[in-house]
Amino acid sequence: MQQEREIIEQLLEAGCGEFVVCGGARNATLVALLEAGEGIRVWKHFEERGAAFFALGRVKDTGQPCAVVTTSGTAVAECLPAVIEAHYTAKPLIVVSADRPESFRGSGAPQTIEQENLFGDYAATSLETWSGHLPLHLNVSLEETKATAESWPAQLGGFLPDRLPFEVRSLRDFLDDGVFKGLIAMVGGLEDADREDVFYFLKDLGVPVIADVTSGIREVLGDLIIPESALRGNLPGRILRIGEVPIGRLWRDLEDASTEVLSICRNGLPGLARESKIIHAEPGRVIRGLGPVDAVGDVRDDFLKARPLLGRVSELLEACPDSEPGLVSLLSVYATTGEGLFLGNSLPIREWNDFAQRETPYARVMANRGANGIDGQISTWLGTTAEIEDAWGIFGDLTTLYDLAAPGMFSQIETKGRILVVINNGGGQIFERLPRLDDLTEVQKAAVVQPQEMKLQAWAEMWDMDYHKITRREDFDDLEGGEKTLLVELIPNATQTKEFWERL
Ligand SMILES: Cc1ncc(C[n+]2csc(CCOP(=O)(O)OP(=O)(O)O)c2C)c(N)n1
Repeated sequence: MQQEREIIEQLLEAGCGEFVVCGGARNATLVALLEAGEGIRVWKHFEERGAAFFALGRVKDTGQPCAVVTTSGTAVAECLPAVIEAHYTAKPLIVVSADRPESFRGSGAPQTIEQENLFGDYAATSLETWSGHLPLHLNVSLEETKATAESWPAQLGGFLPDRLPFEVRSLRDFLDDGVFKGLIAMVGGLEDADREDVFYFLKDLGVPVIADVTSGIREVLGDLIIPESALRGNLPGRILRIGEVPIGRLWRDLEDASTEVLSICRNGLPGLARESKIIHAEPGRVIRGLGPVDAVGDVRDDFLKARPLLGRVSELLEACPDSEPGLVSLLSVYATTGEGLFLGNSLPIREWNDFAQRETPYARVMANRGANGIDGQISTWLGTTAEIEDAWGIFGDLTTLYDLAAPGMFSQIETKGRILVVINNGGGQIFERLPRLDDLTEVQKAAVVQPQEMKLQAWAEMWDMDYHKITRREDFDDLEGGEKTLLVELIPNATQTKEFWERL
């Protein structure tokens, strides 16, 4: 008991006041003590993979650490995907795993696995030397003594991550000496804290911008925005990337291009396997440090031919209204009424990026783009929006199948106005359009696409969600959230979707 209390107090002191507990025999005292701690925020989950992603969502929402508490054995290993995601997005996700006493290690005794350092390079293992910018794994060997816990007052300390280095010179050098020629900015996902600084900087600079929806500023940059298709075969000399790795194809194409790239990002990773420059810092802080910048002038004319491309997309969206891009485009208008928007990986985030409305910004737009996994998406969304009404989340069908237990959290979170949209296009449709797979036989391709036939309405019933099906534009008319989560199954018209892509 003493040992369990100590570890909780150390975490509280380090600023971790939220815990997602997955109960078991070995961690029962830990769980009970957390429940008994006055002022500790405790979430309960029965499934560790979802719990870890939910905890990651809490970190994303609050900017503070959140710990998932597991029992021993494979329960700990279930946290690996979320830890990896947290690693690549530099988030303070903590895993506290109860382990059997040291003498059991290597014995093969029940529920005994090698838990020490299970997450390898993805997590720090000492609270004393933890930077606060990465996940932390604390593995505690515990005896199975009788579990008891009495109410106790918890003292929460402040979360004080190490400061990232401050670096402005590389950015100034990159922008100086007439290098504006051919400069484009690419903005990936941004934290709330960075958005305003990045917005004003880009407005002042006046260069063309490719901004992801997860930047939160795509809808307010007006004429500066160009579609990335404008750069196909017309790559600029320099790209300034700000924030997370951009979503679109263009970033991958840069791998083989001679374009000079400077990235300013919080995880300190270049996002390209070839040579490029990097500033490992909070983008907003670097930009504030740079001070005022001069507008670049008319370089943008090079890219003005890009604007008709946007017009052409609008025409096609009108011509194929019930195609997947058509329905996503209309959905994007409805989602502006929400208080939060979470975009699942694969096509939802890509199609949103390319075809969503560009006039009204979204509140608190988020995604998991660290490792691009399709797992744990709904759980992360529930974590990021646990306390807000009118939260919207958009997910693919296979992505949804990964996280069917996520709604187990509904009873602990806000569900009023919550809209869970599943784009049910029959499997991993992203693979249908991969040119690399064109020569596969139907059977071979199906093994990649994995079409599934499932009745989502039954899933809605299972977790007491309201249900609404959309197969055409008109079905949006009576789309309205209520007290319970509303599951919206959006089934695009496959013929129109095919036509859309063929004509684009
Ligand atoms: C955990 C994980 N497994 C596999 C993949 C590879 N993958 C990327 S997209 C995708 C298909 C996603 O299908 P769905 O959720 O239906 O979305 P759609 O492609 O139809 O938009 C898969 C399997 C991944 N990114 N993450």
